Amino acid sequence: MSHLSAAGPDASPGHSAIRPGQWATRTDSAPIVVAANVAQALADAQPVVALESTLIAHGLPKPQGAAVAAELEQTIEAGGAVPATVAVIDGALRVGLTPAQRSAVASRDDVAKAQIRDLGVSIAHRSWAATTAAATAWAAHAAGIRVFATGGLGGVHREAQETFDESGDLTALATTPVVIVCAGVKSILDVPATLERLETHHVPVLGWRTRDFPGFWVTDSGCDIETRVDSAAEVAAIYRTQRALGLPQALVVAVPLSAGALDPAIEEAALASGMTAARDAGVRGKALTPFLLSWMHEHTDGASLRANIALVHANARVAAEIACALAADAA
Ligand code: PSU
Ligand code: MN
Repeated sequence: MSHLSAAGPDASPGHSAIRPGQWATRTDSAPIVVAANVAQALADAQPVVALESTLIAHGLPKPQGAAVAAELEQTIEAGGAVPATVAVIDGALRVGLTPAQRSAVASRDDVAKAQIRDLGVSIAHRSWAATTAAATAWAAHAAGIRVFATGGLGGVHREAQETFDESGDLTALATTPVVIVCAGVKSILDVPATLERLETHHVPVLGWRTRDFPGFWVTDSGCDIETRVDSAAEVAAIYRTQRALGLPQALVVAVPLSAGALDPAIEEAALASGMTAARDAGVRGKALTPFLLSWMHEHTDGASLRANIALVHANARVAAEIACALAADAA
């Protein structure tokens, strides 16, 4: 199986129980099921980009999530790569969904939000779950996919000094060697603290044609980053070097939203009222991020929603470019 040898050097010390690509040819009874077209693309060393499902199932309002999920796959295809949306469908962790599965995971109301720790439970209970950035990165790596596009990463929540709420995305980034293309971290978070935690976990953060760390739906978070990259080939070279060194960390590529970004003043006001509302309603844990995103969408007259959709497409375009550059390297 050529994809196994292609993925071999990328084997991660963080994932000793599985090898990238190991599941690609298994049957529907395996816990990880890679769609046939995705497995074929990997076997042929063609570019593949993983997409997560939490952002479509819990980050966007219904029924819009299903439409965006389909459009995102089209954006990846237009960029010359094969899309692989990840979700737990009726007890199987699937990498690459059929249109019916994709639209069901975005539309059904019994779809849980699965971090890595929830995967075993969701699969054993034969339930449905959307995968977070962390769980998606983990599944992508297990399948042998090297590039993953999301919206904004999770990180350290504001008031984390009291709640200890830090997204599991952070520790996943520390142990999962994939390129994660995002618009920075969600600005509902404590962005400077999140950048500090990424440094603690040895996760490189690259600015896509910028040194200003993007703030999700605002163009600039106000934080600076050290490394600017200007091309997909440059990202591919850094990724290959990290892998050659045997480093298990992800590579974060942060893409600023240019057209259609949210006005920072509108953002701050809506976020302040959203945080108060969350506190008053006792919203905590994994419910907090979906609550704040939906609050923002409602209290910015949809401007944050439009920006959120625009940024995931921008990230998908860059991810496809990077996947093509990595595939070209292998050829
Ligand atoms: N990006 C978006 N919308 C989202 C997310 C990312 O544009 O809803 C999701 C990702 O799945 C990320 C999750 O992993 O939010 C973080 O949730 P938490 O803060 O509970 O870890
Ligand atoms: Mn959390």
